[in-house]
Amino acid sequence: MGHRMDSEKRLKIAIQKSGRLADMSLQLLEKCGIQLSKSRDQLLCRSQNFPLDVFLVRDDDIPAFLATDVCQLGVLGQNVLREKQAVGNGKFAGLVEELPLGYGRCRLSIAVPQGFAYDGLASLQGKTIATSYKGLLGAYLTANNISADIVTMEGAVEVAPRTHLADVICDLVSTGNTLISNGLVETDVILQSEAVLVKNQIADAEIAQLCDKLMSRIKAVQRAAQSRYIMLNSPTDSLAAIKAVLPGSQSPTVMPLQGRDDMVAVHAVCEEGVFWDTMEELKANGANSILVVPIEKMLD
Ligand code: PRT
Ligand code: ZN
Repeated sequence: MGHRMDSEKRLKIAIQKSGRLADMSLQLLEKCGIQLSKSRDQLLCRSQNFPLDVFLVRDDDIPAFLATDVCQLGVLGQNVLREKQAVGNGKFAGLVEELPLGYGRCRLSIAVPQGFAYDGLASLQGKTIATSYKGLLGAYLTANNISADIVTMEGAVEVAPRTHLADVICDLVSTGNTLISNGLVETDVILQSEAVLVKNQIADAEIAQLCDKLMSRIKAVQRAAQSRYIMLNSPTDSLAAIKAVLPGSQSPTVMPLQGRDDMVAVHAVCEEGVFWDTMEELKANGANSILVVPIEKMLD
């Protein structure tokens, strides 16, 4: 009995099925209160408590899912999106980076073998460069008036110089360990990248509304993650000094303490990290009983 929801419109999001972004992307949805059936080997997960379908796919396929409107939202590295846009003949021009997500950080860099006489980009003139990012690399070289031969490789780019497939490489770097263990030296950063929420040109008003709702939840999760609730007792005299030390807080709540007229309780939301330095400074200003607690959710 009751209400049939069959015709209800559903927002569709594509995230990486497995790999470096997969766990964090799923966790992000969970933190937004979205419950998903646990069948992770399927292509499609339907949420029971939010009109959202989650497509679990390879990151490289996400731009096409968005461009064809199979999904309206996607989570992927900026490196992948920008590369597709660089080689896509306008096919991916309507995809917009809506929100940086703070994970999956890396950079796309040029690296040369140790002993390569590198003296600025001009040293790459006429050389052969191996990469999986011919669009971004090509645009970078063109912008810098360098002509070089680009050899496209799908993986194991870092071995190209050793096997004489190329003189230098252009690849993603995070810790730099892969470069070091292959005797390569990073010379130029082409792009700084992190995971982003990407949106297509949503035409349907109802879907657009669902998208806004999900985005405001994601923003709230991000704010809560970096915010702390701080409670302390302050001498009434040094209240101004204490307030000045509280990092990124708006107006704190000040309450009387039973049976004390020289001390008050101060509660505040701090939208920046609260570090030991800050706590010690509060104490130096006469604060005591300082408590810092995480915030699970916030919405104003
Ligand atoms: O199967 P699917 O196609 O979905 O996955 P994938 O194998 O293409 O991608 P995956 O899971 O490896 O990476 C997904 C995304 O994570 C990338 O598109 C980047 O946005 C981001 N990311 C962050 C990275 C790295 N850090 C990274 N270090 N992607 C790849 N690497 C590789 C890099 O290519 C190199 O081989 O790690 C090596 C370098 O790492 P360091 O730490 O030694 O410098
Ligand atoms: Zn991939």
